[in-house]
Amino acid sequence: MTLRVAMIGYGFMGSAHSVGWRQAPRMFDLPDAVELAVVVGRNEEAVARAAEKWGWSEHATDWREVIARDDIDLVDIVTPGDSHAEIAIAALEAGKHVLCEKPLANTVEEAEAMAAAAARAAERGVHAMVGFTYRRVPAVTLLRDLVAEGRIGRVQQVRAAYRQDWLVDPEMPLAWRLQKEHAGSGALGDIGAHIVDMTQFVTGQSVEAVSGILDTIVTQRPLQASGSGLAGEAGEGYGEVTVDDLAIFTGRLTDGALVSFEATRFATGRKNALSIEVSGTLGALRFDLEDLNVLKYYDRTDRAELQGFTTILVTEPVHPYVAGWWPAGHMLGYEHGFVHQVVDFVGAITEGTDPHPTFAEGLSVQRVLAAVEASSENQSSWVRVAADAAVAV
Ligand code: SOE
Repeated sequence: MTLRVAMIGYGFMGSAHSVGWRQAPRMFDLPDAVELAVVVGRNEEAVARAAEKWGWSEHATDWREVIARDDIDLVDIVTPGDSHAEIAIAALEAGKHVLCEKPLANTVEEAEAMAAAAARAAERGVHAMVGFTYRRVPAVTLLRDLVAEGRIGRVQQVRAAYRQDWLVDPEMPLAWRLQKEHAGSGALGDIGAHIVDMTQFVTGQSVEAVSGILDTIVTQRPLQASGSGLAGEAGEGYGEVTVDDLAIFTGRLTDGALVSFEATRFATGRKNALSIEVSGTLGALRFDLEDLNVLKYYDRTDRAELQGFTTILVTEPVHPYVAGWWPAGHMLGYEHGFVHQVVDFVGAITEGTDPHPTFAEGLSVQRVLAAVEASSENQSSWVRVAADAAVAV
């Protein structure tokens, strides 16, 4: 059978997903063929260019018409968060499998409605998955496998950070990602969602309580000239940033371990630095996206004089996903996660199993994000440090 795919949206994530759809059947033996059938966007000229460039057979401007078509099997949503719920629920109700970019939605209510629609659809053999692609970086999947097999013992602490710096320049225009009505939240939802999902994925536990703070450092940004081609509010002068620039929070996992999370777009010099370190009773594991073919492993059970973090180059055919690619030592990159996402999704659809992360898992991340926002709003855990008193000499 051939799965005919319609992709709604065509920005940065549209290009990454297009690579995934195109490369997966070329490098892996997929149980079903896939066809890049139609890409959808509101601006006809721009979406036509995207279709041509990325190899989609057709382009269209109305997602409702596309979802109603009998010759579409799967809908891939890469639009800003404000349209995820409407499109995903309509597509699932029309019997299409749905892949939806992260974060699942802009609010918990939307995410709940989406998870409910996915559960109803699953009863009819229709599947839904959220695009937390970093789970599918081979080193991250291996990290999860090693934690699950008990290599590092009981998890006692996790440190997770996602650091970017694209907002340090105050003249960076007011893109849609900086507007609450489109993005839901800022660094918290865009990149904090990744580290929350990754923490839950690699530990197999849930974040059950949080305490955190959000901050917006640059509160006004230039509007973009209309026709600039950048998504976001057009106009003259400055507009208000209505989301957070950074989020710092602590989480408590099911088994009691604490996690420190940092999601920021103000980490000067850090372009796309996601890192996670999981410390256990028997050892530790560390992943860093800036060196994504590598997993660091510390074994506390080794002879004392040999202890130290070792570097595992995760490019052997025995490593997750790697057999589909190049000989050992020939590196993978950012886009490979998008290819692996297609491999897993198509495999689950063919086998009739639940593709992970499910919409229910996406909802669990959304609940953590909402809890961080609530914690930041009430700031109840902030304790003022006692004012300086005269020091006796
Ligand atoms: C934001 O800059 C962003 O593009 C995220 O939206 C993606 O999810 C992440 O992969 C890279 O950074």
